[in-house]
Amino acid sequence: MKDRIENLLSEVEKFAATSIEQAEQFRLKYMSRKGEISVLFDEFKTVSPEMKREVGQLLNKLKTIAQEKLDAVKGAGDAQEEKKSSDDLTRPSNSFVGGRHPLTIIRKEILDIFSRQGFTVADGPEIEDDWHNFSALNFPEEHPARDMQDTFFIDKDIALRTHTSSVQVRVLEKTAPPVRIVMPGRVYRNEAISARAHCFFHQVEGLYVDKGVSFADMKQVLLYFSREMFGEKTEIRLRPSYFPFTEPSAEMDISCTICGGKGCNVCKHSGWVEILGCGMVDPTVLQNCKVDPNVYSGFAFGMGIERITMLKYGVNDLRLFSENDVRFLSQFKSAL
Ligand code: 2NL
Repeated sequence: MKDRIENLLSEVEKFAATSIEQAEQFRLKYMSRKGEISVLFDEFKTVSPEMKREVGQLLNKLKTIAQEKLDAVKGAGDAQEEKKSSDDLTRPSNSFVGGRHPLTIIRKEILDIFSRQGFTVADGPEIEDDWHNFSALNFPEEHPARDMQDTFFIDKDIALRTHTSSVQVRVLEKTAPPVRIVMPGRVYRNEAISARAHCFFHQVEGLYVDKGVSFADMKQVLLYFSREMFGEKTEIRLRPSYFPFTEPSAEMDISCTICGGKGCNVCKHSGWVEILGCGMVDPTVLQNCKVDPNVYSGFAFGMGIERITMLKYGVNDLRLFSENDVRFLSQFKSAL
């Protein structure tokens, strides 16, 4: 028995674990309940009385050394743990924390400019009935915009709104003039997706109805908007146009912000870029909304947020706004 203990002693003394797995194997082999050292302790009962003292001391020495070896490995592990936990977990990470979508940044800029002119923001449903989206706005029964090809219908009489004017109708029906509102929101058109068209886009429409509101008032409000948005040197021009809900109607151009009017690709060498449609609210629309056109008049306008954003930031493909590509989105920074 003495020999076996001495053999084990020299084995144990040589042992140096380099991994937790090795240490565990060592523990199982020598120190566990069925391990070699435990077995020797069991056999110790059978040692003759005169040998007990010597063998006992040897056995205790073996156990102590084995335990020291294990403790050494455990100590090294603890030191590693300590090093890990000394990392400061409260430190801010230096990863990109996100930011506003470019359309959100520009929408806020647009709304801010109109709120400085006394407009308040209105909101309404994206799913609309025929009356609010078409009929009240003077679209004739056979107007092509009502066609399945242009509008996403949910039911015979229910569709995804094709413009935010539907909400302005709702406000006008409920509120006695003066009404001065801007209406931002998502609108839907049944179109094939390309760089220049999408099946949804974002609009801001404005409506001002009161006694004596004139075309000149509209021009001034839109000139102020254009200069705040695109710079104080910006000029505007109005071209006659047609919308079912306004009469007279116009399309508004601004002097090209890219080339300053000299001629470039964005303005197609004309010096002007179209940014919105506008006009005096058709008396029939006022009547449909229970507003007396003999007492009140008003102007309205509508613009695509995508269009304004593309001009401001030089974006050339509509699809970028809905693809959520971080390489695109992370270029826009705002203080919002
Ligand atoms: C465009 C043109 C426009 C309106 C929207 C409007 C609303 C009511 C009554 C009359 Cl309740 N008009 N909105 C008027 C003229 C033009 O939008 O090109 N939008 C992207």
